[in-house]
Amino acid sequence: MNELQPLLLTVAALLATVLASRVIVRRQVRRLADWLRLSRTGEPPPPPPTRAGALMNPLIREAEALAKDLAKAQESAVQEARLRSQADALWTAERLRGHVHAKLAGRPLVVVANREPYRHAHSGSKIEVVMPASGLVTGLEPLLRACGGTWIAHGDGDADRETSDENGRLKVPPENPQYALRRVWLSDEEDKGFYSGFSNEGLWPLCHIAHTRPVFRPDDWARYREVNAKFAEAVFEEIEGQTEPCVLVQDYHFTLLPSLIKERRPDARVALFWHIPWPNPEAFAICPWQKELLHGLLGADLIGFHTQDHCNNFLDTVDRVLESRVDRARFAVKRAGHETLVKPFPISVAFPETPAREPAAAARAAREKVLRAAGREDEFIAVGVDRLDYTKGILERFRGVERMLDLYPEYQGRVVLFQIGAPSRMALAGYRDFGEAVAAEAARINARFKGPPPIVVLSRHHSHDELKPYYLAADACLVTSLHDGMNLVAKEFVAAREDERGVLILSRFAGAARALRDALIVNPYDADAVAEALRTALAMKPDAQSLRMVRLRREVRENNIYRWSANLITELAAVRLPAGV
Ligand code: ADQ
Repeated sequence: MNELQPLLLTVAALLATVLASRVIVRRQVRRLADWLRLSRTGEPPPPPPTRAGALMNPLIREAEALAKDLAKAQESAVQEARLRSQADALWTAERLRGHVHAKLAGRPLVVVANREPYRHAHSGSKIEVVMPASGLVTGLEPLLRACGGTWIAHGDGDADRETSDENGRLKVPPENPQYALRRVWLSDEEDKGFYSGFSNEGLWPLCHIAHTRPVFRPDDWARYREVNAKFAEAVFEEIEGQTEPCVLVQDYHFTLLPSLIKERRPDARVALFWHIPWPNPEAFAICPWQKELLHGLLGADLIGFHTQDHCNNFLDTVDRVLESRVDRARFAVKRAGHETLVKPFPISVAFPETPAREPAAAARAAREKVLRAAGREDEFIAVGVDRLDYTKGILERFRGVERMLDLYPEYQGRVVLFQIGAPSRMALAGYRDFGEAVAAEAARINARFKGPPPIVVLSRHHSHDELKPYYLAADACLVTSLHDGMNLVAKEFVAAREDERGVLILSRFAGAARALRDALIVNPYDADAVAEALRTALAMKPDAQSLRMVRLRREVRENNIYRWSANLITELAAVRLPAGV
């Protein structure tokens, strides 16, 4: 027995080991099976099973790889199904045209905006036509092109009179006329008080929380009222003899127009779209004529903002300032028997539906082109595209670039920011000074670093065709507005990136940040945050860029400018006019 004892003990130990291994292995296999089952059913990926020694490791590694492939396949199947079911729902110019014709049922569409879509100007012995740098023009032109109608605007080009008829009318676009442009003529004094003064020194800073004081002068207010009345006359002429016309008024230049139109033409359906933010009631109360502005606006049947926050601020302001009934469940204001609906319509851009044949090659060519034009050989390209306006956070952007080069000196001499800045509102000293401040800040920063200057400022208007190579060439696009209704540059960048590369750095204070969640969202006042975002963007692997860009592109494609126009027109056409008007 004694001789057998070691043998029995060994056998027992072996059996125990085998049994224990079986239990461990069985448990691991069960966990592995559970994990695979969960991955297969598309649950959120559970943590991989803990390793059970060398025996199971190869199997677990294979299972991990399999689960990852499965997750990817599931994601693309879901994406494909979503795209398939949305293919019908995508808005195109063609679809918008049919939709608007059906909704308006022959009623004319009139758009009123201060900015004209085409300005004629003398250039030597020739007359040139320019499409101004303006988010409003970018947003509205596709609607008029698709649906026809009349755009009423201030004719401020020095060759505008000689290119329109005696009533200020002409057909545009010049190369392929699709709608009517009706120009309104303003004297220098009117332009100064209405546009530069009340609109741009008063209402613009009032509504943008960018810490520039609004200036309200009684004379400017008088001009503002006169010019609103002048535009109302132009509207009456354009809708004369038409029943139930639809009038789409644009922006803060025309707060008084809705009431003026409705008083004389109660059968008109009137909407006003506000392109800039609406501040909180305390900030708005700075304006000495806040009651008159609100009264003017509430003549509209529909008021649109980019975001729900701006709608809420507007309703709060009305509630605080005027005798009225604010219906927060329906987002409506009732006043003296008239109802105004207040809704968000996030504006967008047209999305190219015929993709480039070789988008990656196009991006490479664009890169070579913009670098060659600047005589540079940088490894990384960042771009900023703005009107030269203090709300766009251009100086803050420069400081972010400077900080990045300080924190990560290995990037010095390897990265360039092309800042494309269209001169804007040059009649105002504040804007001229700002243009100079931009140049001076770039020079200060450039002087600090050896080698090619990190910031190149291109201060001139660029056509959309000229802008595109910069969007395409960029590793990062910086949109660092201090406050912005939406910001279309962010969406233009995304729409341009058919190669699904490039990173969008976006201010949290731009309306666009609500929907473009796959951008790197920053506080532009925080130079460290901008620097870190830029570094992250430049170091981001192509796969990670692509993941974000694909999602951004889906968002902009589905919510394009045609959808914006369709929603606005649908709401406007659905307005119920009081019986007997
Ligand atoms: P903007 O303040 O004009 O618009 P944004 O939305 O960024 O701002 O649009 C600017 C437009 O001008 C873009 O289409 C851009 O391509 C163009 N642009 C900028 N710089 C240019 C340059 N150097 N040369 C040529 N074109 C240039 C206002 C509000 C925004 C809102 C829009 C639309 O302030 O918040 O998004 O209206 O509602």
